[in-house]
Amino acid sequence: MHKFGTVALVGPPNAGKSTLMNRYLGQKVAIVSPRPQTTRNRISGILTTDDAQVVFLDTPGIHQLRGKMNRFLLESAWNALAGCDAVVVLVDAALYAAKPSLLKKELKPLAGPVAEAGRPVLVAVNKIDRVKDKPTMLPVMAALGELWPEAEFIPVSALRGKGTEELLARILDIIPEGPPMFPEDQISTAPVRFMAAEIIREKLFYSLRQELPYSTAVEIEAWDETSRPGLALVNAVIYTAQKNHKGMIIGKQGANLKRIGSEARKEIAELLGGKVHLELWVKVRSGWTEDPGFLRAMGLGE
Ligand SMILES: Nc1nc2c(ncn2[C@@H]2O[C@H](COP(=O)(O)OP(=O)(O)OP(=O)(O)O)[C@@H](O)[C@H]2O)c(=O)[nH]1
Ligand SMILES: [Mg+2]
Repeated sequence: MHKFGTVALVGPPNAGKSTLMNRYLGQKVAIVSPRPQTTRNRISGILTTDDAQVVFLDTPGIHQLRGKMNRFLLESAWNALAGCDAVVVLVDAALYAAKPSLLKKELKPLAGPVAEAGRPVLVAVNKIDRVKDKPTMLPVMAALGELWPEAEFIPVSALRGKGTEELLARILDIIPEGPPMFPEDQISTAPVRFMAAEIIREKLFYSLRQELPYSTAVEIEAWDETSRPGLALVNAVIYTAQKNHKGMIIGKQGANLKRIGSEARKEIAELLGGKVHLELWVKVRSGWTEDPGFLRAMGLGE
């Protein structure tokens, strides 16, 4: 018997959705950062075992912020619920154990749409490694039970790999029988160019302070693997919505951009399994987060 199924990973920003998917795949397919709203697209991750294939759909965190880009992000998260075989809701248990009032505020907007999807729901109660005082979990579990009375609750640490095998076993129980849909060595449906742009965006998240990463987008302008055998020539543009951010991204004497470039280059080279020459440019494009055409060109929205 062979199983095949699609599993949507949904939850508030920063809950650990991308971390969990990467753990199952054993490599970084979705970028991760300590800051909320890192993921902007629905990203597939394909796990192939001897007798099953699971397509995970990592999604942007569900939040209540306004603006066109945020609306596009939400759309792409909600659309993952349509047609999936199971929903895994990820929640940051450590956050809610410390700040119980946040739980309903963050999770209420999710409860309705997740229930309406009519799929089996597994709630991954994540970041348990950070809960020191275990009794603080009791009200968290009670509140989660009220939000999803039909769901199963599995405490996990996506970061440390605790409980994640148990969660996977439940996923494999739930998904239907079916043949694999992807070759066994395929890890995502995302093109490598997209993954390279994401790697650059991840480095921006780590190197820029405050709100800066939220108004940046990355586009691969040129990708040439044929002119120089064994060397991929990649040109990428970092767009920023504000003029005064350009200098901050570039840094003193270009130091910041240089560091972003060198970190990203190493990782893109790993992804391709070969050498990479990466050139980064910074361009100001004011108002891009409100420009539907540009958002779509960046692969955001449906
Ligand atoms: N301590 C701890 N940290 C975790 C765990 N899982 C994820 N994190 C951290 O939480 C942060 C957010 O993780 P992500 O995987 O980017 O979260 P996300 O849900 O994909 O976030 P968005 O893409 O913004 O919606 C990162 O710093 C992770 O290292 C966990 O089990 N324990
Ligand atoms: Mg993410």
